[in-house]
This record gives sequence, C-alpha cells and structure tokens, in this order.
Amino acid sequence: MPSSQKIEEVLKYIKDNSPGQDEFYQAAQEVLYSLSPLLNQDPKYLEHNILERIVVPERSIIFRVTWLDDAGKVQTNVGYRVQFNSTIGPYKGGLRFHPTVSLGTVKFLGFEQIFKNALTGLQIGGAKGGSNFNPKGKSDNEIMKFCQAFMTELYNHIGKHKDVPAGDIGVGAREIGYLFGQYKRLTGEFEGVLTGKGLDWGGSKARKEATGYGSVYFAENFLNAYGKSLKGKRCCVSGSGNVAIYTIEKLYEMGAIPVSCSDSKGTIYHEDGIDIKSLKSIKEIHHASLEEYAYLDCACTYTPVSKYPEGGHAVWHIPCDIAFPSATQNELTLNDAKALKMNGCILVNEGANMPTMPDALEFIQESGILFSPGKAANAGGVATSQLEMSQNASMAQWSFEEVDIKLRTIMQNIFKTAYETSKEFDCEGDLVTGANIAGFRKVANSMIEQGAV
Ligand code: NDP
Ligand code: 2IT
Repeated sequence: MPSSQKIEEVLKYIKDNSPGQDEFYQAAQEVLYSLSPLLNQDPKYLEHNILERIVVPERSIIFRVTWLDDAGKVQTNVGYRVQFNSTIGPYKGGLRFHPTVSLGTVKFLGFEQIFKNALTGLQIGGAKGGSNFNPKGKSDNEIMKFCQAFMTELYNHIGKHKDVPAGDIGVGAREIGYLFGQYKRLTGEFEGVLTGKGLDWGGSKARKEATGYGSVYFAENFLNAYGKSLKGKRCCVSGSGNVAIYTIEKLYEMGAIPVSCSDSKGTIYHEDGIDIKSLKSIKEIHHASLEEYAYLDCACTYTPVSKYPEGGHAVWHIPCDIAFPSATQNELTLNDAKALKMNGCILVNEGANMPTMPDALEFIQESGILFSPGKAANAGGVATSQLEMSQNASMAQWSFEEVDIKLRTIMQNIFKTAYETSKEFDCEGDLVTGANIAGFRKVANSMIEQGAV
C-alpha cells in the first residue's frame, strides 16, 4: 500500500475513534504527513504497522480528583495521565493544570512528547498528564489540597523507573513540592519520581531556566547556520510564565532585545526592552496580571485581549526580527503570521507546544521565514529533567554551569539532528520534517527491535 494511503487510513482511524480530540488530531496530522519521505524510502515501518501502533497510547489513566476547598465544600475535577510510549525509556512529560485541559489536550501533548524526548538523545519515553483544575484565584491551602488529592490517585502508576512527571502550564515549583510530599507520604520512598523539584531536596540547578534558555540556544544555532545571529535582534515573546521569562532573560545575555510579553488578559510592548526584574516580581512573586507592568514608570503599552480584533493576537503585530511563541497551543494564527512577515520577521521559534496553527505554519514555510518546531526548540526543559533524574540516581548535584553546558550541547545536537535529517530528505532547513523524521525513526526502529509488544 502506498504510504499516503496508509497515512490517510490512520488519520481516519483517529478521527473515528477519538471524537472531539481536535488538538490530538492536529498534532498527529502534522507528524504523519511529514513522515511520507521516510515511509516511501523504507517499507519496514508500514510492514510492522508502526503508524497504527504509535498513535495509540500504551495506557490512559483518567481519574476523579475530589478535594476540600477553604469553605469546607467538596470540589471535583478530572485528572489524566496518558502514558503514550515507553519504547526508549520510562514515561516522561509534564502535568498541566488549566481549565481547558481535556483528554484530547493531554493526548496531543503526550504524542508530541514521544518525538521530542527521542530528539534529546536521552532515554526517555513520552507521556503527559494534568487536570481541568484552575489554579487561578485558589489559596495556597487549596492548591495543596488539590495536589495531594491528585497524587493520591496517580502515585500507583508512577515511579523513578516507570513514569516521571514534571511541570507544565499551571504546575511549577510549588505544585511539584506538594505532589512530591504526598508521593513520599503514600509510598514511604524518597525517590526521583518527579522533576523540577526544589534545590534542597533533589532538584537540578538550571531546570527552572532550561526550557527558555534552551529555546534561545536553539534559535542561535539555527540563525548561525544561515550566517546570522541573535545579537541586536528585536524579539517578540508571548506568555509570561516559566518559558517566556527565561527566554527573555537569555535573549538579553545573547545581546538581543526582547520587546514584548503577554498573558491571558493582555500584551505588553516595551520598545526599550522588557524589564526582566519587574516581570519576575509581578509573575513569580506576586502571581499578578501583566496589567501591573503598565503601571511601572516606563514607556510601554498594554493591549488587553478584549481590545484586540478577532483572528489575531496583539503580540504578533509588534514589529520584530524573531518571534518566540511561548504561551500555549494555537496562539499564532494565519493573520498573525501575515503580520510577522509584513514586519520583516526572519524566524519563528516555538517555545510552547504547538503554538502555531496549521494554516499559519503553511504560510510561514511558504513565505521563507525560518521555523523551529516546538518539539525541537523547547526540548531543553525535558532534557534537563533527564539530567535531574541522572543526578538523583547517583545522589549528586551538579553546578549550574555544568548543567547549562550540557543543555547547550544537547540543544546544539538537537538542531544538528533535525537539520541534517532535513538535508537527508532533500528539504534543507525544513525542521518540521527533519525533527519529526529523526524522532520517529529512533522510536520506530526501537519498536521493531523490541517485537510485538
Ligand atoms: P506557565 O503556566 O508558567 O505560563 C503560561 C503562560 O501562558 C502564562 O503567561 C499564561 O497566562 C499564558 N497562557 C496559558 N494558557 C493560555 C491560554 N489558553 N490563553 C492565553 N494565554 C495562556 O507555563 P509554561 O511557561 O511552563 O508553559 C508555556 C508553554 O511552554 C506551554 O505550551 C508548555 O506546554 C510549553 N512547555 C513548557 C515546558 C516547561 O518546562 N515548563 C517545557 C516545554 C514546553 P495566564 O497566566 O494569564 O494564564
Ligand atoms: O512539554 C514539556 O516538555 C514539559 N512540560 C517538560 C516535561 C518534563 O518532563 O520536564
């Protein structure tokens, strides 16, 4: 059977069997279509029915999470852990707490994670989890209660050699602490079952910074391959969470000028460059809205989401050389991509998972803007999580510089792998194809070697 027919068959299977999981379908469509050149070249993947196997999670765990709020009322949420693929290592991937989380969200993220983790060159399988719990407006006590209830259901399914969750949207150091404390209480084991831990109890230095720093290292590698660099470039960053903050910090270190950030309520444009100290204070310490930034004594503008016309986001309409979408999925529309092109943007570097909509991605690729797919550009976070697992296994703690040097090397290797693979398949610089084929090939070959399991 021709590979194009098999791809359509598998996509139809997903559509028929995963109704309403649009984000998962979108992620699968992007990956499967880009595999065509590999599938045409080597028939073994179709002979071993790899496509049919790889789009079905090995295990999906769905559970009720009930917890007591501050008023003494029982609240109910849904928890998920999708253990997608353990061929090349224990399941690894973050937990997301956000009201929009559904099984489809967790499946899209878990599917992407398989190939991302393979690209790091490390032994980690793909998984993702989370809940439709909304941390906003909750007291510290409520966050703790929720995390404890969530872990009470999850702990039986995870372990240092089995499945090692970490943070994602809405899950940072505080939540990892509460989750870890409850795991220890339930099992009596102090083990590296989560990453992103506190530095005094098994966390790795530079894990907090890793996704943002890694994203910037990736962009620099990509630009260097075309005789360019970040130095002096004006950069638009979206989001103002973990990934966005450390992207902005590293951009300054590389001599670039990050001029924007955003949250779910609005966008800040600061022409002279975002004040990183104030941003950290507003977001990491006070957990406040970015509107606070607009009250600082500086020449910046704040555009509330409600003031922005349909079909686009203010942040992508600010003139820039490079765009770093670092908030959430499908945040960059076709309208936004056109504005980026018109303003002379030369690279879109995905810090978030799947932030670019399919039609926007098509436009970007056709218009000659360089494009770094998230599964390559944001892999520094999970790679450093694996470094945390290594340190836990040997009871060691490496210095910040040691971890940062390893992170730089890993990002350079991910870039090289994706770039060389794009050349191998006659589409030099198309890192969507390069990253998808390189990640898939490693996992698929291992699946074949491990037989019908
Ligand atoms: P955070 O929770 O720290 O920050 C998320 C940011 O994105 C916030 O500014 C938030 O605004 C904004 N945001 C989230 N959801 C929405 C939405 N639906 N609409 C508009 N804005 C939104 O998360 P991270 O920085 O950790 O994650 C950002 C992205 O990076 C995600 O796609 C995540 O999957 C990806 N990623 C994260 C890694 C990590 O190590 N943390 C690793 C690799 C990828 P507000 O606060 O107003 O909600
Ligand atoms: O999307 C991701 O790669 C993450 N949220 C980090 C996962 C991890 O295990 O560190």
